[in-house]
Formats: sequence, structure tokens, C-alpha cells
Amino acid sequence: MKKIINPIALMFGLIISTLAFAGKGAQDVKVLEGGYVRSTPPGHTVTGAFFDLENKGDVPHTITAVESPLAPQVEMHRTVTQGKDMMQMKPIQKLEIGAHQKITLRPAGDHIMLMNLTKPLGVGDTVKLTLIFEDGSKLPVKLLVHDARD
Ligand SMILES: [Cu+2]
Repeated sequence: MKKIINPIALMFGLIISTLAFAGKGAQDVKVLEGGYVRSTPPGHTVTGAFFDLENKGDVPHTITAVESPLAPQVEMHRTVTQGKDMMQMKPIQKLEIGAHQKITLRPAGDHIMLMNLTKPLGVGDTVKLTLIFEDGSKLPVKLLVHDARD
């Protein structure tokens, strides 16, 4: 009998072997030292979370949601320059980190916004976040609260 290599089966085998090397987002992505959340002045219920992320994996990963027990609403924001010197924040639905790439979440760039905080955040408090990846994996993050003027 003649042996026929079915190209579809071959492709399927390739896809499976590719997946075998693809770690989940929560396994591949690490939060680097030095991240923080800004303290909230009296009466403020919105603040930002800033930290560096590194994807140590061989495939890109995408964060699709962020949750925190301290804030019922958490958004990912991108800062865009409008016109000459106008900076504006816009919610984004996805935050991508390429394979072997680092990204920095910072006040004038991409960042995480905690909205409708259930309590004020003071210097030294700890904020827990959960980063949720497109593959459903979840990465817990703990950040210290720094002075809002930092
Ligand atoms: Cu923002």
C-alpha cells in the first residue's frame, strides 16, 4: 500500500507541536520589582497602578481584563497625544506583550486605572490585582501604595 501524507494531518501536527511550547500568560509573564499604586487624596476614588511586565515566553500574550477586590471597576488605559500638547487617556480592551518583551505601565503611557475605590488608599497599603489573560489564566499581583506626589 502506498503511504500518503495527508497535508491536513501534517498541518494539524504542526499546530499541536506549536501549542505544546506555548505557556499560559500567567506562567510566562512576570511582574518586575518596583511597581506601585498612587495613594488617593481625600475624596478621590480613582487611582492608577504602574508596574513593569516581562513576557519570558516564546509566544505573545494579551491581558484582557484586570480585577481588584478594592475597586469594582478596573480599566486598562492608553495615554494618547491629542493635537500639540494635549494628553488624553482612553480605555483599551487589550494589552499585548510580545514574546520576550517588556512593557512599562506608567502615568503618561499605558496603565491600569482603579475606579470607584471602596476605600481610600494610604501610603504603605497593599493593593491586590488579578491580571486575566486571553487564555483564561490569572496572574495575581501585589503592589504597595506610594505617595500620590511621587
Ligand atoms: Cu487612566
